Amino acid sequence: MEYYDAYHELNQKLDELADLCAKYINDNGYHAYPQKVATTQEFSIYRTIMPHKTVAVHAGLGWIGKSALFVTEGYGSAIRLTSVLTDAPIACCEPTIRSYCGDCMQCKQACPGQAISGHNWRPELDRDEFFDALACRKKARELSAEALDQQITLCGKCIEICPYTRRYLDN
Ligand code: B12
Ligand code: SF4
Ligand code: SF4
Repeated sequence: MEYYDAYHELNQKLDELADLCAKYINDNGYHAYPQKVATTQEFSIYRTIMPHKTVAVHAGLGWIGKSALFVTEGYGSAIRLTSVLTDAPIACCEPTIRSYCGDCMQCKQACPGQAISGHNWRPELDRDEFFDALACRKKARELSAEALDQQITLCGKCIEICPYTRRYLDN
């Protein structure tokens, strides 16, 4: 239930941050589109037009792990994201073009839904070529129903087990 509560609380905080960021950009004379939870639409098999993870990789902040999560050296995959699209001329970094997972298979081994194939991400690899979103969702919803009696997709073993996450939590 702690994770359930934090999940909802953070969604709300992320929306507030996106709004604040967009307002700041608007006040400075540029367009801004906050990608908030309620206005972001999914299509096909659990995809959005401009996913936060893709934005974060383009901003050079980290990479896509074998888990299909966004991972950073400093916080592992224990990161929640939001994004704001804008035409403001702000400086940005180079996109990340490789994975730093190496030979690690921790998330693949820990995944109760067998959703993670173990292939290393590279920019041209589509998510569905190394991660089974349907299997993840099915298992996460089963676990949430059993453990929390809630109709929600919550699991997150792949976040908790990642050595980069563990290193952050241990510090
Ligand atoms: C749909 C969705 C799901 C689906 C699909 C998940 C997925 N991995 O795509 C399901 C239901 C399975 C799911 C489950 C979960 N989700 Co979810 N989900 C989303 C949502 C709404 C959209 C994601 C999406 O569009 N994916 C589509 C794929 C195709 O996009 P992608 O991986 O970003 O990018 C691909 C390509 O664009 C390309 N690419 C990426 N970067 C770059 C850069 C360059 C230069 C190039 C050329 C290409 C390229 O490579 C990638 C792989 O093919 C986002 C919120 C959002 N609005 O973004 C949250 C989000 C991804 N979920 C999140 C979380 C936490 C979870 C869960 C842990 C649930 C939970 N709370 O317990 C699980 C984890 C599952 C997992 N291991 O990924 C977080 C992830 C945080 C993080 N550190 O990555 C997000 C960002 C929500 C948030 N606001 O924080 N989720
Ligand atoms: S959220 Fe759970 S079921 Fe989905 S990929 Fe991560 S460990 Fe597997
Ligand atoms: S657990 Fe290992 S393979 Fe999975 S995302 Fe983290 S570093 Fe990459």
